[in-house]
Amino acid sequence: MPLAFEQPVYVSRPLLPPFESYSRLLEGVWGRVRLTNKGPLHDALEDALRHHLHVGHLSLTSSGTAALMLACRALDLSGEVITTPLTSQATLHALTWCGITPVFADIDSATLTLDPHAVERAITPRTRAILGVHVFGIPCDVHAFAALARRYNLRVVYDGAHAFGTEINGETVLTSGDATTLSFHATKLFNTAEGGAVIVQDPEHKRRIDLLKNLGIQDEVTVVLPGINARMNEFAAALGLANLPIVEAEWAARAAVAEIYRSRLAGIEGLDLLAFPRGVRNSHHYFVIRIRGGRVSRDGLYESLKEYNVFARRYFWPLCNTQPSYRDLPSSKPENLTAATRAGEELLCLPFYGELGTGGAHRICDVIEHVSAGRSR
Ligand code: T4K
Repeated sequence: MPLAFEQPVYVSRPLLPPFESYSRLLEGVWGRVRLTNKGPLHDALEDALRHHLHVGHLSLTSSGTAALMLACRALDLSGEVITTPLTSQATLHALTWCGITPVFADIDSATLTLDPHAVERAITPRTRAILGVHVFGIPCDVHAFAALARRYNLRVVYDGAHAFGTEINGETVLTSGDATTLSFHATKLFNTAEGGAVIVQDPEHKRRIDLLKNLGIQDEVTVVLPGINARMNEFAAALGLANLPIVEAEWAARAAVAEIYRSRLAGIEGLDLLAFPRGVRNSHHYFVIRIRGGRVSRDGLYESLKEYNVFARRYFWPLCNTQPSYRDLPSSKPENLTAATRAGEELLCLPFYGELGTGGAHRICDVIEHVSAGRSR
């Protein structure tokens, strides 16, 4: 069998439910003629997700980016917030849109999440919060950040865009800190095409987020907060309700793909697998490899895979601190962010979704073995 795939294989492929289960929900939308503004499917999905994720207060939003902005507003954050450069631009832009100055701190090179020691060194009298990212579903050191928050009187927000289903010792990571945001973008394990959510501990924060995402409207004649429109509509909520019953099966299918990748790629020289900390349940959003010191460079492998119709991604390179919007910040200097800079140059996300199947995973491993051995097509 030739090694190249006949059709392009992308880094992700959105989970879609059987069409009938979605169309059944749409019949209700047509019947009610209620398309958005806290419709019944919106409320049903909020309830279903609260139960599924074992969290107390959850508010749906129109995207993960909007969820981050709402979390910052609900907690009244201002001044400086310390965060990681190894993340989506969305994490940084949310801060900027809220008038907050991002301050970069380095990551731990093993977990790829913010290093608590680097965070402590970055704290100034203007620091109001830590914004950790459970990047690739690897949980931040939530205990260390809770301790820093107590010592320096800070808020802690987590960008959990990749952490739907991440657990530590059987407990969800989503209830750590003051707020955790989720993304339900098409490329995420659980998707509503576009969407997201904020999970908070304090019911007053949930009340504020519900107001803020609806333009601050309390009733027909009263607007109590300067909100935005970040509501989830009924079509997105319907997709979420249809996808939720099949998300565990998707997770299991991805776990099987991950098992093939792990067993086949472990022995390849210069290629490392990410080690999840003990007791952590992997959310299986991404399958990430790290390429260093072998015969083929990260960028070499990325380019070679394309020749076989395999489109891996170099998330999150170039790092946020190198982009025009942020590179002039004092904390953006690469010498301040050595572990993140190295990771940014070495990480590669392989195609990862249930439909790839173990057969697809084996074929991709065949290609990687072939390319890593220095052979050409
Ligand atoms: N925080 C973190 C840590 C995040 O990673 C993100 C988003 C956010 C916050 C913000 O959440 P949102 O506001 O987006 O809800 C993608 C996503 O657009 C973005 O949501 C995600 N992170 C980021 C890591 O990845 P791109 O530019 O890489 O996506 P794109 O369009 O290249 O898609 C990747 C592949 O997926 C395509 O090659 C093909 C496949 N695909 C994609 C879409 C959209 C499909 O097969 N069908 C589709 O509909 O950003």
